[in-house]
Amino acid sequence: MSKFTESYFTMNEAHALEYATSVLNYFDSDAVLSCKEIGDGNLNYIFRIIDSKSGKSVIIKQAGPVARISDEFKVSPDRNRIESDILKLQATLAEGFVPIVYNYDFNMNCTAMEDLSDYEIMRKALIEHKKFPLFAGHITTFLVNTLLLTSDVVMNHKDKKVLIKNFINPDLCEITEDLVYTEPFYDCRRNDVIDTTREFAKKELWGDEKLLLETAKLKFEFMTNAQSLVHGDFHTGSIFVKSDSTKVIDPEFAFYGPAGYDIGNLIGNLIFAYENAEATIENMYEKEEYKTWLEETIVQVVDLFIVKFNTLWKQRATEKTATYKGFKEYYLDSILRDTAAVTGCELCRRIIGLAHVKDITSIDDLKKRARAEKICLSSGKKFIIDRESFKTGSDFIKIIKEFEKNIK
Ligand code: SR1
Ligand code: MG
Repeated sequence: MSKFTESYFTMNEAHALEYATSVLNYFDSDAVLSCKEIGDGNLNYIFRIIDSKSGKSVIIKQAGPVARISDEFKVSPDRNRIESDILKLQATLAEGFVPIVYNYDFNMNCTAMEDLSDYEIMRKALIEHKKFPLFAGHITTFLVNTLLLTSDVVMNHKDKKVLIKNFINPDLCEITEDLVYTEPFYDCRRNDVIDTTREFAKKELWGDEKLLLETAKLKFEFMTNAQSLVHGDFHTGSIFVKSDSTKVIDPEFAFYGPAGYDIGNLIGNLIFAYENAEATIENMYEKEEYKTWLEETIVQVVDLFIVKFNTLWKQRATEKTATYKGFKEYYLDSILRDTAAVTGCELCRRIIGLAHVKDITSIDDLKKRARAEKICLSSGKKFIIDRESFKTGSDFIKIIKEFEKNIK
């Protein structure tokens, strides 16, 4: 009996170090270990334990009972099981694109996994204006494999329903239902919005009944369309990058939902990086060069997704009715429509809602930040309302460029 097999408690660095030696059979007996809490996310505690003798290291991620960003959010620590289960599944669907899970601990609600400290968090790297030319190729393989191979198009429908059950994630879905689909679209107490943007939001979003109706439809789609096993929080802070490799982390929001949720989340966050570049890069030549790379990345994410989706469908579709003429096109169209809508919701909620993104909040010049926020909100609204019209990568970037031209 050890303290780690008795009742659950949230660990500090000393506990995590003791856990690594007494529970994980990972380090050598003569290891010289140190532990640091490195988490800066909204929800969990992340410990990195290193053996200075061998250089071996491990990450322990523990789920606490309330969110770190605000204790208003009571979130079941069971999300840690969901995270470790989906990481194991994704490792088989998209090999090499997720950290290896070494151990999941049901009692302590923690997972020991591969340390990816030789990678950088993509959001931070993009804010430093670094380029990753292989990223679009990597991430579209991950997206197509994880989304299509977990759908009814490919899976036995009963097996898929077992997965739906395993990945029921009510607390974290509720966070998304509130923070993404509801609160940004009215003057909610929990919103966190700068004054100039508040005025803009009042006029352009909160008072627009047509937009509100569309957000209601989208919220119900999110809650009811069990299409694919989605990551559920696929922003650039959930992606580790280096020049030749990409790893997707943090899938604790995973559940069966619309496939476009992940793709739209990613595109929205690439647009935040694009607006960060627009607002912060002084040298015109450097700005143009960096924005061109981001633009190509956004276009490729959509266009390569379409190409790889069509190929994988041909190779792996098993459902008889899915082979009927026109069905694949109908299905892909619906994913692109949802992708555009989620891009729009993400653009609005990170500007108005509780959880912001550094790409925008780190813009020191307040006038430039206000302009970036207006571009995100105006295009966000258009992505939602005109979501049926986004068919290719260039459709997605076109509207950002239009608003950049018109908003001074
Ligand atoms: C209460 S959690 C706030 C946000 O952080 C997560 O990363 C999700 O994006 C969530 O919406
Ligand atoms: Mg996260």
